[in-house]
This record gives sequence, structure tokens and C-alpha cells, in this order.
Amino acid sequence: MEKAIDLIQSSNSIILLSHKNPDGDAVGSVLGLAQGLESIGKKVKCFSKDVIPSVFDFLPSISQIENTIEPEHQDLIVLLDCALFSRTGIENIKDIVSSFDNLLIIDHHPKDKTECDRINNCVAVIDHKVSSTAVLTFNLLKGLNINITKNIANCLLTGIFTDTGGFQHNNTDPQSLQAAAEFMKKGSRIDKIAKNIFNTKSLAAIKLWGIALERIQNNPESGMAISYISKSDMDNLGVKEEELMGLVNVINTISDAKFSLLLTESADNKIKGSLRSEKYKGIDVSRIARSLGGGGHKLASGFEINSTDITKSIDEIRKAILKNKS
Ligand SMILES: [Mn+2]
Repeated sequence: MEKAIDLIQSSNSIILLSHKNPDGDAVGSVLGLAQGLESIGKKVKCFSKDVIPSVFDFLPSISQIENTIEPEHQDLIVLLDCALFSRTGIENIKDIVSSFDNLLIIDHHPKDKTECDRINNCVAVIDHKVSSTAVLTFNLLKGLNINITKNIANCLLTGIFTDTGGFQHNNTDPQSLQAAAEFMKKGSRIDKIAKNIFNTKSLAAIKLWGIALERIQNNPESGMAISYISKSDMDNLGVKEEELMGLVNVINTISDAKFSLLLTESADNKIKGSLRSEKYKGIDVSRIARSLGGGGHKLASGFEINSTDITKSIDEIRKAILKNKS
């Protein structure tokens, strides 16, 4: 952490990036860090290739995350909640920064390789034991003696809240709750974050969840509970992909399934897979995700495959998982 603090103190222009398909931890950590760094006079830019899901519109300075950018020199790039440029979805980092002096990685995903393996001026703060990148970002801001404002607190609490599934997942730990308590002292409200993110849904979205729940197949052989949502399901009801956030966790409540998988067909001929399990079930879903080209945590991970035919892909994925498990 000391090296990360030095790196930030010696940098003036800083760009913050996170992974594609940004989640609450990605968005919250980027915005929390951005506001903290600006408060000590840094010139900060935030960029996301993918559009930020509108459930995060309530976050302070959300409009600060740019979708198009003029590449220029940056003293420092900070990668948050991911450790490889390829995870940002940016084709070429030169499209975003014409050049940079240093790279800082802040992440909590277990991983084999990071961008520091090939870049010299790189510092990595990676701790896979913490619940979220937001916790690491909080520690970094404290290390920089930055005052945590209510706005910063709201952003970071959103990161912790979403990555712990509303303080219900196995990664919920004293450190996360202590951070949450400090954020509440600054004026953050967990109930408001919960309402914005999990507890406000359109009728159409609820109906689409119903379709996915109706379709669940529980396979005793593999222990897998699987369901899917196609692009046409979403189009027919006028529901956006982001409104499916949390659905896989509901599928994962089936007591006799060892793990759950939700497949979602996106517009660009891709199928996203979200995998969940519970600690007592003894399954490491990150292994399954990795075998399909993805990654993540033991109990929450994902992958993405190219596909134009969801029915065929479901069958292939099912077979691949069964083969992998045998
Ligand atoms: Mn995270």
C-alpha cells in the first residue's frame, strides 16, 4: 500500500479504469477514488467502454465517467477491480492514453497473471481476502489522509454492498461492516442504496425474472441449476439486461442445487454466464468459469462466449461443465 500511496502522491494526471460490464464495485470504487483524488488537487479522468447501468445513476458524479475520450498522456493509470488491460474491454490502451508513466492495480480477484507481469512501472495492491475493491480503495484514501465525504462514502458503500450481495454473501466480514459503519457515520444510508440497486424494479422486469425462474432446470448429475434469458425475451418485455442483476442469486437459493448458472444473451452475439454457489456446498465456480474462458471468485464468477444460437450454446455449455466435473 505504501508504494501505491507514493505513486499517487507523485502523479498529477490520473485516469481511472475498471472492467467491462461494470458492476457496483467497479463504478463505486472508480467514483469514490476519483472524488478523493480531486479533493487533493489531482486531475482525474474516469473512463468506461461500456455504458454504466442506469441503476447507478443515483451515485454522485456518475456523469464523470466518460464513454468517449481523447487520448492524452497520463502520469498514472489506475485499474480498479481488474488486473489486466484486456478486462477493460478497451481494444488498445493507446486509444485511451497516448502514453503513461506508471500503472497501479487495485483488485480483489484471485488471479494467475496481472498487467504488472509485463509492465515495469507497475504497482499492484491485490488482496483476494477482502470483500470488494471498494474496501481497498477506502484503505488507500485513508493512507493518503483524504477526508471521506458523504459522496465518497456513498460510492464506496455501494461497492461493498453490491459485492457482498447486500451483506449476505460469504465474503461479508468485519472489515466490510466496519467500513460500512464509517460510511454511515458520514451520512450514507444502506436502505437508500438497497432501494436504488436491488429493491426497485419495473413490472416487466419482475415478469422476466418469472420467465427465468420458470425455466430453471435442476440437474442432479452435475448439481447445476441452470436457466437463461434470450435477447428476444428481453426485447418482448422491453427489459434491459441490467435489470437482471441479482436474478442468479435467487436461482442460487435452491437448496439442493450445488451451484447455479444464468445464461444471458446480449445484443452483440455474446452469451454471458453468471455462476454462483455457497460455501457449504463445496463447489469452486471460478474453476468452471475459467474452463470456459472466464474467471472470478470461488462463489461468484462469470464467463462470456460468442454465440448466435442460445439453445445450442446452452447445450454445449452444459456438456462442457459435465465433462469438466467428471
Ligand atoms: Mn469487486
